[in-house]
Amino acid sequence: MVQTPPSQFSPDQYKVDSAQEKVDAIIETPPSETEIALEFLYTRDIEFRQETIYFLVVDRFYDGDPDNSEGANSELYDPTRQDWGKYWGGDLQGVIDKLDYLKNMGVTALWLTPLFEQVEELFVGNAALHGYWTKDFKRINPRYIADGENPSLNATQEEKNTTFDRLITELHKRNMKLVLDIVCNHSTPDTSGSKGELYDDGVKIADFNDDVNHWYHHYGEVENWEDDWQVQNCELSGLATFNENNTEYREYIKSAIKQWLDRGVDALRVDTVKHMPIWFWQEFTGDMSNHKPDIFIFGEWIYSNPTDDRSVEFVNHSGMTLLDFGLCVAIRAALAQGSENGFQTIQYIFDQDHRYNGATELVTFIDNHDMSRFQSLNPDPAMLKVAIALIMTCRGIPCIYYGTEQYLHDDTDGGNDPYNRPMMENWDTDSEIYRCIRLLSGLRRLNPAVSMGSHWQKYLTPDIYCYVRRYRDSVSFVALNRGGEVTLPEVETELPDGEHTCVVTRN
Ligand SMILES: [Ca+2]
Ligand SMILES: [Ca+2]
Repeated sequence: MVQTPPSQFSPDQYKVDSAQEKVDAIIETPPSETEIALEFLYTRDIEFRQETIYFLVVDRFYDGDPDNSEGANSELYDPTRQDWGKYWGGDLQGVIDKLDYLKNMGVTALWLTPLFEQVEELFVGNAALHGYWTKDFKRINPRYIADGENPSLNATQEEKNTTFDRLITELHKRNMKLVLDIVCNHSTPDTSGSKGELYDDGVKIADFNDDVNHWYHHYGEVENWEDDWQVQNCELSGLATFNENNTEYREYIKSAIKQWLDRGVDALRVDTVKHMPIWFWQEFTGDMSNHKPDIFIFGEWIYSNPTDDRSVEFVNHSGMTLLDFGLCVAIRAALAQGSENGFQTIQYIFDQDHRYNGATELVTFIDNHDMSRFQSLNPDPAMLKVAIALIMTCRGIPCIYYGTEQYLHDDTDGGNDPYNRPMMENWDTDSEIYRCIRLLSGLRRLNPAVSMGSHWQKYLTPDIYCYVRRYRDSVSFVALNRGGEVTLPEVETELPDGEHTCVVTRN
């Protein structure tokens, strides 16, 4: 008999004695003393599946260096933080300043929005604060580093004394990893006639409007999204789209990314993978893996789904895994939008895990910078906690969107872009979600069943979901409830006989 209180969840887990004691130590150690308690969880050489990723928009996280905020063009910066299309001042020093806050939450890998030098002009009222309008892949966005610092990776390669290098050093000192967000599909939109002006460490090498060396495709905007040829070759929102058949382009983009890997980047998140042919990605991932054998790579295939043959083929044959949009949509339907089928919608996704060669490598999430935040759909903190507990304990590598732990959301226009990117305001290390992530991140490292195990449904109704994860001799049992108080019939937990205490609820 298992009883679950309203809107609560009770993951239970079993591990041999020493690990159980470590879990108890994490739970019972107050936040002020967690440095010691967490230390043993951070070893450098772990499977990437054991990570807990945190994704942040650099400009909206923390302004650690007010001197760089105006930038080269002060028109792009709004110090009052009222204009959502402009920079608000966040930078890499701000990330460094908050690393202890993140580590103490159990974050082990940090995914930052792209750091490349961007177009320094407004396009339809928007600055490139998201980082997806790159003009030079071999330079860092000067807005993120100290005023006057050299943005060239070439020029600073020997000394390695930039703010970026300090970020890498501080991350690795804490045994945390850096995920670099990259774009290979496109460069920039048309700002003052400069569409697709591209630079190689400050030297102009391509121009969409004078494309003598065929660096770009010139087929206009995607009009029919069902047409695969258009999706791969045409433009998205007027962004100059690279011609991957050009070997000079391929050499440029690969040499640029390798420079970043040489500075200590640990993993790559790749934008818009659906918009380039799989042969390009196979060459790219092969080359990156040769250059850095332990590199972990995951891509964004918008609304990838296990029922979509092409996104499944991509996961199995491209050399990288994907962000799990199918699961994200199901979780939002079940837990934020109150869908009638509830947890059955989620189980439907897990039922198709066999289609992937490695479902435990998929990167799981409940919201991101391109969709409304979970709490803009449903402000109930109890539902957020269930959703977080799910992605922290089900198969896949969880990725937390910045501010989730502080219940950050702005519901203007339904919380859609750009209102899903508010400035971080609170840094409360006692918030319930913060503590929950910390606890379950520890569990992911202690119990391989949680990070790498198979997933077995044990009890399922629209409101209740119980599952077991198993990896060799390790087991975890999770029970989630999105409804009211309920008494369950006997559920097989696969735990050894005896008393067990829930890691989260302590019941
Ligand atoms: Ca700043
Ligand atoms: Ca393309």
